[in-house]
Amino acid sequence: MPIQNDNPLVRSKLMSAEDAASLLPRTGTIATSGFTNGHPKAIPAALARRIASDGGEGEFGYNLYTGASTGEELDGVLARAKAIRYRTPFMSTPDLRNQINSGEVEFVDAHLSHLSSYIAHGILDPIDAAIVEAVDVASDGRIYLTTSSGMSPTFVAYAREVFVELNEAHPLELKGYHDIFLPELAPHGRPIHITSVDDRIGVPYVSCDPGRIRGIVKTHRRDHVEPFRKPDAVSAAIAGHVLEFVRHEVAFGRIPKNLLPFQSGVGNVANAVLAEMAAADWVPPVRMYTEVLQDSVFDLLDAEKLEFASTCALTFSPAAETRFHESISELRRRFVIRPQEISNNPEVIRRMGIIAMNTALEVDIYGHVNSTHVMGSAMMNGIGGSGDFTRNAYISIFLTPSTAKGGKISAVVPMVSHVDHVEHSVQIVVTEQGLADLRGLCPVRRARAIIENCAAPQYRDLLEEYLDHAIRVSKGGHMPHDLDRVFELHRRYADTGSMLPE
Ligand code: 0RQ
Repeated sequence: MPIQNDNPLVRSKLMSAEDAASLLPRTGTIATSGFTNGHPKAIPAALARRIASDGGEGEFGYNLYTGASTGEELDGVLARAKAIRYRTPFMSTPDLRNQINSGEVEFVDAHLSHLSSYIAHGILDPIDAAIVEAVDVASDGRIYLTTSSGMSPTFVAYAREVFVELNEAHPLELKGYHDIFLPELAPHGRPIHITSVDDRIGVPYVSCDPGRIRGIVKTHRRDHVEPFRKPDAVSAAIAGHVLEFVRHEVAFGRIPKNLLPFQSGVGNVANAVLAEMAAADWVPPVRMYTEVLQDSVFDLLDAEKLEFASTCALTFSPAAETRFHESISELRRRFVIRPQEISNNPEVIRRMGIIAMNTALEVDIYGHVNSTHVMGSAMMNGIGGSGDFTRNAYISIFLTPSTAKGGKISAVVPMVSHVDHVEHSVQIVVTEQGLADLRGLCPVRRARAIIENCAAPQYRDLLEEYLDHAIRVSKGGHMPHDLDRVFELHRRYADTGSMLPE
């Protein structure tokens, strides 16, 4: 292993993770790197050990801000140490999720593109310490991030002090992947000069006054990313419908032959769509303007179908990461990693005419989408960037299997139990059953299209019956509902464990 990062700044600030953890306040605000990966791992673990040995429950407590979700090594260990009091903007680890849903942790589920202005304008508590994972730190304070950019540039800019975890598990060749540029704050914003996914407008590092770097900790630890499931029949069918739709739009001249940049959310279904794209003969090399690149980007590369991908994070399973490392120098010409202020920027997303694909937990017959709250109240992960893309895309597509929990839950319901994305933003709904194109349709026609094309067969009659009934009894005929019955599927699930009648 080559000696990385050996310069006077690193030598003067080098300390153990324990020493760094001991310098953190017992309460306050910590902001870290991380956007599905790239979060610090050594200092949080040392902090959890410090809490276990030194404090006892209740004496430590933090607001924790990150770019998006992190892993067990950060959210997991600090949740288990009962050290998180307030968390924003996105998370996906089970222990923290349980603490949020039991009311122990305050969680603010926010559009990822909004958060940096909340910090800059002092809407959120100021940051006591930023902890960022880096592959290198130059002696003048330039910090080269690892596999995600997230909100690290903003956190470094606003934190009282900065800790850096130099993770030597990442090759130094990651230097050059990032394009760090922060837009000016309103009302002084100027146009962001990205007109093509591969435009670079910034620098490959985060600048930091060396005097504000309090400590540097060396680690050698890979992110833990679960391998993706091979696409199953359901996700393959969903992907097939998406591709058929895109092909149809090309035939009608509404999407150019070389397609438009794609955004793809996280998870197995989103991963499957890209894998199907790679396998489809007619699909030309594609461009991506997205926030997370997952393993399926290698399917596109193998099929010579990736022109360029702009992202906020590279989130690869161990096998895909090994492949990435093998071709890391060559792939620098194909990937750029941007801060989420840019990857999720509404102005850029709208200008580029993106095809956005995100996942829903449930969709209602009129096209509202719930991506976050199970049965209306239990937080799953958060909206992440799905709203940033959905609201501003050229075409917004929502994907979901038509049922969950072995068919006991219908993903198509009369009214969603929580609304993340409204009828005005949701244009296409896809399940393994088929695709509903909602554009230009009035609510009742939307309902017919969603029930007919997307609902699972065993739920279709129930939903049709509800709609016909609602049309008869509703006070207003524009978006008919019977408020007494609107949640009857959810209620039946709560009462009997299935949305289907016994
Ligand atoms: O639970 O594993 O316990 O059975 O929800 O569902 O089908 O495995 O789907 O992993 O793709 O996640 C929306 C959560 C989907 C995710 C969501 C249960 C189901 C299962 C997961 P089990 P699947 P995925 C990019 C953009 C919002 C944020 C986003 C997500 C579990 O995609 O968090 O897209 N999206 N951001 O059984 C009750 C229903 C259900 C249900 C599914 N209707 N009711 N449970 N499940 N439907 C990311 C970033 O911004 C960083």
